[in-house]
Amino acid sequence: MDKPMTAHLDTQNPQDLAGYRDTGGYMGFARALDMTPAEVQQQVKDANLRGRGGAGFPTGMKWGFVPMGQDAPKRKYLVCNADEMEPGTFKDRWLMEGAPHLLIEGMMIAAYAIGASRAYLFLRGEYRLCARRLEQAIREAEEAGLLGKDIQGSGYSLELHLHTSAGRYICGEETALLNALEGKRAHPRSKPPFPQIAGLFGQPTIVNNAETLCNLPGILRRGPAWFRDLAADSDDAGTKIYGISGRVRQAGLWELPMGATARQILDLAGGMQDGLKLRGWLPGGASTDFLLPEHLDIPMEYDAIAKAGSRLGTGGIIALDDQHCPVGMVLNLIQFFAQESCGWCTPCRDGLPWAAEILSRIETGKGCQEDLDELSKLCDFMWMGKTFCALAPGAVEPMRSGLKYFADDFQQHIDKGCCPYRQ
Ligand code: L3W
Repeated sequence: MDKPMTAHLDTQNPQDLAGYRDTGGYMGFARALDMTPAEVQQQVKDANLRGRGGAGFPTGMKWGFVPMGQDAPKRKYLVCNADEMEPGTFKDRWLMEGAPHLLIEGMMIAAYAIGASRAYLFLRGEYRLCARRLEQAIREAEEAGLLGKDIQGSGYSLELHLHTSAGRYICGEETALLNALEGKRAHPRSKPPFPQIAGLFGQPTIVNNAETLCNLPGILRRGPAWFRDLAADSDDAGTKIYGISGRVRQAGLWELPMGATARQILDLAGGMQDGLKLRGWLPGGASTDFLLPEHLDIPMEYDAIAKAGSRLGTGGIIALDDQHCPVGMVLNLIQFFAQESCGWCTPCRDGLPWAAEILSRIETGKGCQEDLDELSKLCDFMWMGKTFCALAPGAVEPMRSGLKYFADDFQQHIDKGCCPYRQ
């Protein structure tokens, strides 16, 4: 099976420029330079590439919102969102540590397609090894004339800057990220206007996730039909870096065709650890709804997972086993989100700590029946449309589905006055 992203990946000795070129690297960008930006956009639309950061928005369509032509603003920006902080998600780190040139080439293709002459790579601050390897790859590309002025005599110029984040989960929200890049406090902005129209420094800006961008070299080099065929049995296209963590035998990451099932991924991880059974799973990071073992054979693709009641999210599965308290797990996630709330809107700023307090009461056996009603009300209080961005609604997802699927566990904590898993 073709693995267009991990074919370039070596986490011990990542390919240098020559090694990357030997395996077809920068051929996608060369093809892009032979096309007009509109043609490159069409290739990506035809490939049916969807954003791999969590939302699955069609990449070519997003690019299509950027004003092009003579009347368009002269300054446009491409920003790579590599601020990977979603719990259970470590796919972008793997790609950047192991295949830095792949991401650089993807950014070059995207920047060319939208007519941007400056690109920023916004990297999670803790990813220091990624930063070193990316810096080196950028330097190599500059020295080879792949970045800079009048690239390969094409008339197209591009500067690419690495920016390491000071470290907040909210910086992964695209408009908060743009504020952070501008040196402001990382509060999300209201949308619309979307960044495609008014983004960094008020100019048209595309923000794409690192894995999304890593798909572009293959699409340009081998064509949209090839990309779609990589996932021939799926409604989606291409491959995906899927992962799994929790008490499985071997947590890890694998590049598989879009639409692989969670059972396949769990099998690749060697199944659950000895003596443990799978109780539930979050399909793509912490801000997705729980699914159950009965959902293991559903394709891990956007619409199929949505139909099952969750979201594909980042594709990083978090497994819950039968000897781990689901109330404790939900509490742990809500505490994370409460800490990471930027505090800009009331439902998120007040709702998340409130939910954490109630969950903590229940988990330690001090909860009462009314606490369950209160948690349900809080799920509604923090839902879409009532908050400024997706942080709180995302946090609600494991809580509301945890309350639904593990209702008996919540009830037992209240009835027994203690955590049944600690008896
Ligand atoms: C123009 C419209 N553009 C949407 C664009 C928008 C953005 C993209 C997705 O949150 C989720 C969140 C996390 N006209 C548009 C439009 N766009 N409508 O499409 O936008 P959106 O609002 O659907 O999502 P988002 O705000 O980007 C992403 C969840 O992903 N998540 C977390 C991921 C974390 C990581 C990480 O750490 N690496 O990826 C996981 O599920 O909770 O719900 O570009 O401009 N009408």
